[in-house]
Amino acid sequence: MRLLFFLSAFIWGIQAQSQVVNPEWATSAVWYQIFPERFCNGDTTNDPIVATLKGSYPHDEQSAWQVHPWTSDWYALQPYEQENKKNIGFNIQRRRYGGDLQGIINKLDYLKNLGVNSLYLTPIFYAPSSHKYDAICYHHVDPYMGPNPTKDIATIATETPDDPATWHWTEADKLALQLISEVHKRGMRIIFDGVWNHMGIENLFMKDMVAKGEKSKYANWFYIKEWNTKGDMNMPFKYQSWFGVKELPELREDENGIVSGPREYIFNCTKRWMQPDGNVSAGIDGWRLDVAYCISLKFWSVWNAYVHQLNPQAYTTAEIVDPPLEVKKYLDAGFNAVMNYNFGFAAHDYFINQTLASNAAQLDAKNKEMLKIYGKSMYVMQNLYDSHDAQRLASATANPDIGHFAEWGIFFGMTQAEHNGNYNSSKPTPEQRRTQKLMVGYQICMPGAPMFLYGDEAGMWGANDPDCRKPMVWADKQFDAERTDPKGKISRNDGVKFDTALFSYYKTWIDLRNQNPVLSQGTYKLYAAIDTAGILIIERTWKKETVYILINRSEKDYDLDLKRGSKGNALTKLKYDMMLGTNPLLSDNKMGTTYKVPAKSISVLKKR
Ligand SMILES: [Ca+2]
Ligand SMILES: [Ca+2]
Repeated sequence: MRLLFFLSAFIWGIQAQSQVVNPEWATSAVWYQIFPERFCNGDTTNDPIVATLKGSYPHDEQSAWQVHPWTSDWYALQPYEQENKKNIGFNIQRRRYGGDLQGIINKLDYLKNLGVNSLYLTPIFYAPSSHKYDAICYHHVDPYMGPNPTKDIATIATETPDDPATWHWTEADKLALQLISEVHKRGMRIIFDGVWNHMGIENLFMKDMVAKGEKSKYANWFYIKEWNTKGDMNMPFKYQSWFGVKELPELREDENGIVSGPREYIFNCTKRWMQPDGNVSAGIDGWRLDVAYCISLKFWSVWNAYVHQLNPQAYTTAEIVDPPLEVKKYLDAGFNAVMNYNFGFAAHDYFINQTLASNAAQLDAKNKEMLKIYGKSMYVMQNLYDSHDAQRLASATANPDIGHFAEWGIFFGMTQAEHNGNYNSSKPTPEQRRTQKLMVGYQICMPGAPMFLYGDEAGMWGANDPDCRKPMVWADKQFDAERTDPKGKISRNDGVKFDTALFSYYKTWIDLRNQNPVLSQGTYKLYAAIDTAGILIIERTWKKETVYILINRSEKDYDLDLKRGSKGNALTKLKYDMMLGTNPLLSDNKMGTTYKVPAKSISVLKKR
């Protein structure tokens, strides 16, 4: 008790900072999001067993089960799944592919070669689901992500879960520290996913409550509505859960945010992973904070201050899908950034939508709004088009005019194959790939740090959750074609194979950003636009360097007069070198230069 009191006083003594300073590394970050269960199975000896599913939807540990074949047709039910007579939606949630930390370590050189330098991992803490947003605890990595699950589970059982003095480093924890070390050795950064709003129903604290009822010392950690009753999820009490999802009981909050007890636990876990055994260089470089809007801003102010006290170069990024003015509140509460879905919303309307498309002025207005409201924080935002909670970019290009990405809730359902019978979940066409490539170029060239979802660079496609969480397509694996559609009919024959050319495209553009600070740090200005031709020219300046990003979003080539300005659109009287683009270096002669801007293209010109 004395320890807890001391920690409480300590936490309240932290001064919230009003001015958050960007970590130096975060401006030049190129992010890569990994969903660990689906990235790489580096160790088949640790693969999950059916018992690990306990506590996660769809709550079936009785039916036949096996680790799912990595390279199988996504919508096809395997023989073991057919036995339970349930549909594809039910069965996909039972699937485990066996991805683990060794797999991520094995692929770090692949990521280094791609050019990304900052990794965001969705949760890896001990949890029963494939996504692990339903933690059993935060102080241990999932034993099935490490080399010795049996030993780890026995170790965890010896501890008092809220007392750090009793905590050990399990084999999986040690492998996580090795992963951090291997990442740092390569000059890269890594952040973990902090899910502080709720836990899973197998969490160690509720286990104690099941055994001891109201007398449990954790009895006030959750919102218990009724004790000693036939309660939720077969527990002897009823509790409040995240949006009524009973698998996710919420941690209790009062006027100051998460209450004492879970609060100290979260702070102790924060420190454990940021300063393992007191060594900040062995720790993670920051956190992504799940459903940040579900926790009081007062909590976030103090927690962010604590994080930056532990490591001033740490980076925190909140999951927020609200408009920029709302996002600003989170920056004011000490977050360095947010997952910048607003960037994706604006780009989706401009590049993908057709009848619902925005014009250049509207896109520019969104960009200027973000820059104005976010200020310097704009440069460390995670600019993304997709994630484990959004259709993959490749599939977005194959589904124009579904709606506006910014209408998050409606759009979420409309981009799930199981909820929208008209959704095109097939392999993108070459034309759709050109839109994807154009958008990747735009993402690279804009203020804010680009973030890619694992496998986009390999050619992966997929609707929203769960289809954006397919197992990673690796070059050394032979995949079955996707022949089965979401309704279970064999109606297509989409070859699944690592897309070497697309990988090279991503790598080339990532290299461009890595080598040119003007793209990460430069000012932003809409230089010119011709909406009828889909032409957009963006100017960016940093120190004495100026570049122009020349975009044609339309399906037609366009002859742009770079010298004369005949249409009021030219880069008049200036000289340029091509930095990167679809046409060769610009020739420049006294007669003027007409530059053919190919359909669906992006080029970067450097002012000479
Ligand atoms: Ca494994
Ligand atoms: Ca909450």
